[in-house]
Amino acid sequence: MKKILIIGATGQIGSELTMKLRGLYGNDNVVAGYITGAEPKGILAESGPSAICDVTDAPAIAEVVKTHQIDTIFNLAALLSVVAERKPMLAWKIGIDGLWNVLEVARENGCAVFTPSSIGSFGPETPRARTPQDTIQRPRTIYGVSKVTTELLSDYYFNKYGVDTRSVRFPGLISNVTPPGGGTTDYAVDIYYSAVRGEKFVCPIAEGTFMDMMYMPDALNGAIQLMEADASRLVHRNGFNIASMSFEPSQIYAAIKKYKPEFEMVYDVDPLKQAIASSWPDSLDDSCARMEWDWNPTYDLDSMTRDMLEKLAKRLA
Ligand code: AKB
Repeated sequence: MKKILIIGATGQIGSELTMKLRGLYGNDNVVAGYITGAEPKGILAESGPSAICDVTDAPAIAEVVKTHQIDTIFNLAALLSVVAERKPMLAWKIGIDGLWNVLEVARENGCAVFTPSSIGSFGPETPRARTPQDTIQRPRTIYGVSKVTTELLSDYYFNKYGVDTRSVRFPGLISNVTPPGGGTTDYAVDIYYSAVRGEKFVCPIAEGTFMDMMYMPDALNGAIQLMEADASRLVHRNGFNIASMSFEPSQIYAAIKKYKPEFEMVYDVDPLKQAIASSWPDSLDDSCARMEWDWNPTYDLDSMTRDMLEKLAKRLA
């Protein structure tokens, strides 16, 4: 990777990935692609180049790629699972029509492409515990349908045209920088904001509902490590199971209470979020990622909780 374009640079993953990549590859070599209304601000805007880059606008993507001589595209544009259920056609337009645009530009300009998949690419018939890398993928959500299609289309472009496509199946991502919007796993971020603000947390997911989660620093390292991995070692491409922790609401509550004994949580289950969460696996088996490109996360629930509470306390002070 020498010249990188992030599409969706102001979103939950993009805002941190852009800064991390600028630190590693040089500020001028990482272009923050954004859409009107979601312009980069502060350090993200000041530290390097940015460009309007709407994933639904193929000529605009091609223009940015040519102008900046891009060799790698991180395609992070997507609607998350809950909002996608409410706007299925828009989810498809961004996730799949957008992906076609990115892949075509990549094919014409010799770019590598990273497009995240998700634990949402699995469904109720998938083995729930330690879900294998290669298994049944029959999701019931439009988000999942678009993620399975993302994996297949990305593999298709690799097999047919040799485009260097790679991806991981992200679990719920937890970060203290840019909040997520419209995901099923968002509760595991929101709970920290409530704890730091001294508010009671109303949990929309039922006790006992396990989902894989990950702290953002591990997620960013994973994406970069995969894109830097030796291609000759990759048996899989789109997308790798990656995992670092799996918990259910009462466990994250207990982890926070260890540091904030006064913190309170009650349940008010959201039927849509619960239906989605119940259709997803409890935990993924990430042994292929460990074997093929040395995936090795560092944070567990306790170390993430300590760091989240400390960083959020400073940020919200
Ligand atoms: C969501 O909840 O929609 C996402 C995901 C797990 O892909 N965070």
